[in-house]
Amino acid sequence: VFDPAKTALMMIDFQRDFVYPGGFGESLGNDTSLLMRAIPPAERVLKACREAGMFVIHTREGHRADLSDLPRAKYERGKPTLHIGDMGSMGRLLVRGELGHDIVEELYPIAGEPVVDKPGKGAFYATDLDAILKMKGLERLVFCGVTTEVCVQTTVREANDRGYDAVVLSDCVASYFPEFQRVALEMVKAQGGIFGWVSDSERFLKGLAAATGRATAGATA
Ligand code: TIU
Repeated sequence: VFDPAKTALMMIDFQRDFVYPGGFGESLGNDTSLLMRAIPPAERVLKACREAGMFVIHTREGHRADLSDLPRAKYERGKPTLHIGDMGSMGRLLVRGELGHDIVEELYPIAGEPVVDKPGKGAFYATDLDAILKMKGLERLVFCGVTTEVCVQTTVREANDRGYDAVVLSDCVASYFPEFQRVALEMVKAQGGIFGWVSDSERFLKGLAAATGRATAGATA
């Protein structure tokens, strides 16, 4: 039971740097294949939301080419071999404008879908995301993206503190760590949904079809 006109689809950080080999995620020692699994269901959800006329927002984690917005505390993280800003096989890691920083083809933004570039894990910190959501009268956020326990969960927590309802689609989010995937989703919905709740693409698509069916029936009645 939701109103698609007041709901935004949040596509969090589906960047080559996280989901493809040779990017930032792999430089941290991760197996990126676990993340690629979220792409097909997220693609189905994205397509359905576009058809339903829902507002879609994409985010990308990354930094200015001069790294002037990269805190030392973030730069020093990770394996000492490669850092943010170093050259990888898809350009400089997590630097805006580089191939690796951009969103994968399957989920690429289309006209009318804002892309929020963020320097941190959360999409509200140091961005205009809250302003966009308020301007559009959006109150509920549906989350797809990577990674579940880092940028998705951080943004879900930020969203709930700002008064937005948040639902995470379990098969449309992914982690490099299977146990983190499981517990990150449990954390969101524990204690009766302490800062959000969890669904999956199939249930969401059914709900969306029901909601748009109602809206269409209402409009023609
Ligand atoms: N490393 C990891 O799991 N995630 C990130 O660094 N960023 C996002 O989650 N986007």
